[in-house]
Amino acid sequence: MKRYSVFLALVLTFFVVTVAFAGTNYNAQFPAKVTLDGNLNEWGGAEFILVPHDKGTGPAPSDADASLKFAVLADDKWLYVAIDVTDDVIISGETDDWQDDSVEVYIDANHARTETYEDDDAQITIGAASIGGNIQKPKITGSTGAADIGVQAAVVKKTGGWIVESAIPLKCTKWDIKPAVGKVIGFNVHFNDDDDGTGRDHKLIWSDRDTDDASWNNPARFGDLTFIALLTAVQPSGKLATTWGSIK
Ligand SMILES: [Ca+2]
Ligand SMILES: [Ca+2]
Ligand SMILES: [Ca+2]
Ligand SMILES: [Ca+2]
Repeated sequence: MKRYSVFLALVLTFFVVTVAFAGTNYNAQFPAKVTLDGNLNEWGGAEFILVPHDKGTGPAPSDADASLKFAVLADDKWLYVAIDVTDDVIISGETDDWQDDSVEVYIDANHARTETYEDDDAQITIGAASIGGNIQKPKITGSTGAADIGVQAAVVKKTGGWIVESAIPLKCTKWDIKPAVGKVIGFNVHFNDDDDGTGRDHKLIWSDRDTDDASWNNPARFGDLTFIALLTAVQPSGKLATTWGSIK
């Protein structure tokens, strides 16, 4: 019996570790303090997940050409998503943001994992077009009303790429998400990489379930995001004050 228990513990440990590193679940700490300014210094205690150049339906030749790291934190008002994009050529200004350099964040608030979009599902597209723009009113595109829910984002250039530090409201016309330890919502991150101004060249995808670039119309392809308690390395949200920075 004891031997069986040890075996079971080993299997469970392997399962948990495997899940933690695969593109199926992200553990988002809360309540954390984040300042939207394009500087990710306060994100040091958050877990950044690498999406390498060959993870997705449109692989790139190298991580220097296209790759990203993302992390998620929350307080009681916002879901903060930081996406650190490595990209050799930054392109914006074509007709559609998804044909230019852009990241897409996907939310399935009720985690129903339906195969078509419900009202509580959204594709939130934030493009390089917002580099240096208004943090409170970035250009947001995407499906099912994502442009109207009040997403904020500091989008800045960096050496060899660009950074999106965004805040998605937890309460808006589409959903009312209340973070609690163990609560799960649907979540995914994509990167559209255009390097020549003639449409998208590469498509990177975090969720292991999205093997055919179908998240834009199928929430069942999203991964999971699980809220967990704050780890000590992350600054707590304090008095819930959110200090919005500005790009100099
Ligand atoms: Ca910041
Ligand atoms: Ca590129
Ligand atoms: Ca849903
Ligand atoms: Ca690019």
